[in-house]
Amino acid sequence: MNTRFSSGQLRKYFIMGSQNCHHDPLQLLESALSAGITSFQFREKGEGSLTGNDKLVLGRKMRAICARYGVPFIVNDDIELVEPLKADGIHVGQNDVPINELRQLFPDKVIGLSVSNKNELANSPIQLTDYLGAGPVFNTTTKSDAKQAVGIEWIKAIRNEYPDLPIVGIGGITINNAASVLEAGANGVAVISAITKAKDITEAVQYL
Ligand code: TZP
Ligand code: MG
Repeated sequence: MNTRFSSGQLRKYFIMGSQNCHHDPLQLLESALSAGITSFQFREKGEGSLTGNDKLVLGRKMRAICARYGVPFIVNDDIELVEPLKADGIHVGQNDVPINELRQLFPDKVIGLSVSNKNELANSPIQLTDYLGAGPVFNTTTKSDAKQAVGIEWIKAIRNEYPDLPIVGIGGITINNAASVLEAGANGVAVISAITKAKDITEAVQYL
């Protein structure tokens, strides 16, 4: 592993795009940052999401807010946005740009990879990543094509195989089950709706 990202920065990893927000996404992000999130992923994706220049413009604003708080700004999937947004890193899934290629494109950026099962774990160049997103831990309705929930057992299995690897759990994580994900060995929890749908964002981030 390396020093691009510390595992503590995974502790409260907030993911969001405008499609997840009922109110102003910039205000929501600002509230989450001031409440103490430790990383942010710009995931403008799925029904109702922005594309093209609108996506770039929103990304720039979010990037600037994260910079003010000194919190890492990670782009989901979109390699074209990494340099224009001066992102700290990129997060990809199994069907996106392969990790080997990404590492060549972005030697100094944080690279995160989603892994959902043993097969994916065995076939991924883990040594080229900075962290793994493991899940979906619990059922989620936020991602329409989410795979089946794998439970905290999956976190335990990865932790067992890689004692020092930075791991963040994702999928259906709430203030009520976050502790079980950490106890299973994750360094942090990655959430969308636990924050975007919270009545009180400050409280939600604190409880996470
Ligand atoms: N990847 C796996 S599950 C998921 C993503 C992006 C959605 C997580 O959203 P929520 O609302 O925290 O369950
Ligand atoms: Mg993807």
